[in-house]
Amino acid sequence: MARSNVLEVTPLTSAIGALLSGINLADDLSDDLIGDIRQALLKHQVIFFENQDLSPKAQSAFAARFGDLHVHPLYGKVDGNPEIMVIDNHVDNPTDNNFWHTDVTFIETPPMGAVLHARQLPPVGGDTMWSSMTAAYKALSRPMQTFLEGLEAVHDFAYAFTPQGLAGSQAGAEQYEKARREHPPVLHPVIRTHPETGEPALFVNSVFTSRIKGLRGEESRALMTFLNAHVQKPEFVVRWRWTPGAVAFWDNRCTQHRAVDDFLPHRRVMHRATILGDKPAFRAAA
Ligand SMILES: O=C(O)CCC(=O)C(=O)O
Ligand SMILES: [Fe+2]
Repeated sequence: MARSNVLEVTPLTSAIGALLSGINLADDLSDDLIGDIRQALLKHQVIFFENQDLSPKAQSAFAARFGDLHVHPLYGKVDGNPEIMVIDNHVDNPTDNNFWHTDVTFIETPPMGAVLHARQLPPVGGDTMWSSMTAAYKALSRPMQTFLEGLEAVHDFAYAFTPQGLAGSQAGAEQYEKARREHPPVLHPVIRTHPETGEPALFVNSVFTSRIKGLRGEESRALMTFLNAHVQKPEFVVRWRWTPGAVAFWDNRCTQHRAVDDFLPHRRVMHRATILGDKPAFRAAA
């Protein structure tokens, strides 16, 4: 089994992101090493590994060390390995991930994280950015934090996914309707407490959050416009330039991310394993 004293952690910004080296994710990793990776994830929110030769089976085995895996209701999968979602972008299927979002917040228990592996890259471009939602929370004024802490927001599958928007994907009308019926809107706290670190994090996003409960429509829209702009501030963000075989592992409970849509007409293929999480909790009263 691989030992844990080889892991080297290099932070990429002061708010978010670190490069981990000295580890091969396809190995049979010890519980200690998995524990070290989890600690690095909790501290840096998104961690990167380079030059990983990771089959879909090895990728899902690694991700499953952190929790049960989610199977996406719409996106394409690797044949025989439904836990590995395929993001295959080319001229007939441009990325739809070029908006800031947190993954799959339209379910009661959104993912704790995801492991994304670069399979085929364009010669240049196709970076991915992550933003720290604990840093975004901390940068708000105390009165704004207090106001947001009492609120819940609606996260809605149908707000994000429309039949027209799926033109380039493999999902047909019937699959869409079934997925929509199975995913009614859910409520999550606007500020959630991270279940492992106890830190407060902003938990609304431009893709799935349709409105803030209890506010008038125009109030909700104005507040979401402000928050959706706030989360993009460069002080909270790391931008990752992919290299062949690189892996990103992010904590989906306290980050947002977006793909940079600048690589067409080249093709870009990524594999994602998505790890289920717990039900987001309000900030405990101090
Ligand atoms: O393609 C990317 O860089 C990111 C895609 C994405 O949003 C995801 O894998 O969850
Ligand atoms: Fe995503």
